[in-house]
Formats: sequence, structure tokens, C-alpha cells
Amino acid sequence: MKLITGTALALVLLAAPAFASGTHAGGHHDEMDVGKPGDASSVSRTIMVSMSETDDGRMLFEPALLEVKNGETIRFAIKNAGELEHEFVLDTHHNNEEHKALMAKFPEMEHDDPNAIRLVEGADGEIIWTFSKTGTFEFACLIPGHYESGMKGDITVAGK
Ligand SMILES: [Cu+2]
Repeated sequence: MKLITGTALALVLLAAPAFASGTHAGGHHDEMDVGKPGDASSVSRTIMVSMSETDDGRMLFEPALLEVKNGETIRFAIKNAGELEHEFVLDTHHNNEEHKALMAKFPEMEHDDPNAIRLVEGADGEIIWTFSKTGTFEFACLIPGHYESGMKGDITVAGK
């Protein structure tokens, strides 16, 4: 009986960190609904996305509507052209919604998920991503208040 209890406890302890990272953004290594990290050698095209604020208090991605094809590997060249820190998080609407709620609770939350990049003002960076499922997904900035100010866009993954 003691042995069983000990094993069960060990399993709980082992499982806890995996669960914590798994709830964050669908896991770091598994393929996500929106796709998976891509290889630079497979990039078929580059899509430039800029992030900024407007004088009337809105925040936005340009362009805010993207279209790719299933199977395509895209280099997202992302530029923070604004005066505030922003991020680009590629995921399902549902996952972004959950992630946003988590960030509202823990604004200092750090993440280094392959489907996301956070850039200080003036910085640029890239995400290389392979799309592997058709549907409409979302890119968003989940820093508290930014999504509500307009920092979201749809990305449609069409069949080949
Ligand atoms: Cu932002």
C-alpha cells in the first residue's frame, strides 16, 4: 500500500510541469492546430507584418487579414513600428482567448512559445511556420488591453 501511494505521488509530481506548460499554449513540441514551427529551408514566401498604434488610441496589425495555403511554410517578418511593446501570437481563436485571460491575470507572464514573438518598440523579428490544417486562425497581441484596442487579425489556411 505504501509503495502504491509513493508511486502515485511521484507520477503527480512528474506530470505537474508537463501539464503547466501544456496548458500555456498547447505544448511546446507537439504540432498545434495552427501548425508547427517550420524549417528555414522550406520557406515558400515571406509575409511582412507591422505592429503599431494610431493617434486615436487604436492598436493594429498591418495587414490584419492574411491568407496562406495548407502545407505552406511562411516566414513572418514582424516589425514593431509602434512606441509600445507588442507581440504576435499565432493560434486558434479559442487558444488566444484562453491565453489572453491568463495574461490578464498574470501580466508579467513570460513565454517563449515557437508560435509567438514579443518585440519591444522599434524591434523586428521573425517566425517561420508551417501550416498543416485548413481553417481560420488568428494572430493577436495578448498584452492586456491590446487585443481590445484592435490588435488581432484572421489568417485563413486554404486547401491546396
Ligand atoms: Cu500589443
